[in-house]
Amino acid sequence: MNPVKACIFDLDGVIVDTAVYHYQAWRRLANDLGFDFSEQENEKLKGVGRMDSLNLILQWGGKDLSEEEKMALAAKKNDWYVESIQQMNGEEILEGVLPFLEELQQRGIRISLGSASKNAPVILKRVGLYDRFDAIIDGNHTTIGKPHPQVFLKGAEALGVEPSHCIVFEDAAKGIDAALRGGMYAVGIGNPAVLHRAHLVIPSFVGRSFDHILEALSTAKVA
Ligand code: B16
Ligand code: MG
Repeated sequence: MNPVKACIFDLDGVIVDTAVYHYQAWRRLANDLGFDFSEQENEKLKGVGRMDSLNLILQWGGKDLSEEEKMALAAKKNDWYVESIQQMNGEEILEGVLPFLEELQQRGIRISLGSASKNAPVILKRVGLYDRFDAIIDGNHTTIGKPHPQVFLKGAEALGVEPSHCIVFEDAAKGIDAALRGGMYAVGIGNPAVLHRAHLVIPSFVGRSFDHILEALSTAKVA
């Protein structure tokens, strides 16, 4: 295994669970347009950027709208979403994340965010984690979504670390594919059935030390 010098974290589903706020806001928008969509369908939006998410939802509702109308709808959803995340605080950091970040810091491992969300800086500030990241790469810095590796490659570049010396932590299959395509170690957080292409899948960071992760990845190979 290559020496690991950096860890890159997805935001939603890895550091915090903002999926619930996204779902509420998208559902409100769909309901206004006269349809609804299930929690199962919502799963397909995880890690998917704002406009791509809107296009999927409109497809489920059988709506064909102009670009202008879509821009207005995406802005409306985002206003509702931003309003709901204002109440977030440190209690919403997923269990085990803070000790893991602290351990990385102590060991001199560089830390980046690699998220599709354009609201990532606000969320990190709300939960008090903003200053723990050496680089923050989010939807404001990318032109192409996961499974393209752009967001993670930019994270590695910002940290000055080779992709093959990075571990990516992701909760979405598309994010795992992005990490693998970027030539990085990929650790899935969540369901092994969904994240089976990852080098390793763990349910959460609870009870996981950096050494645990390194040991579990010891035979993994990056492209
Ligand atoms: P925004 P991640 C993703 O975050 C969410 O999982 C996805 O549901 C959302 O549409 C996307 O960010 C864009 O978010 O509308 O705030 O720019 O998992 O990549 O951290
Ligand atoms: Mg995610």
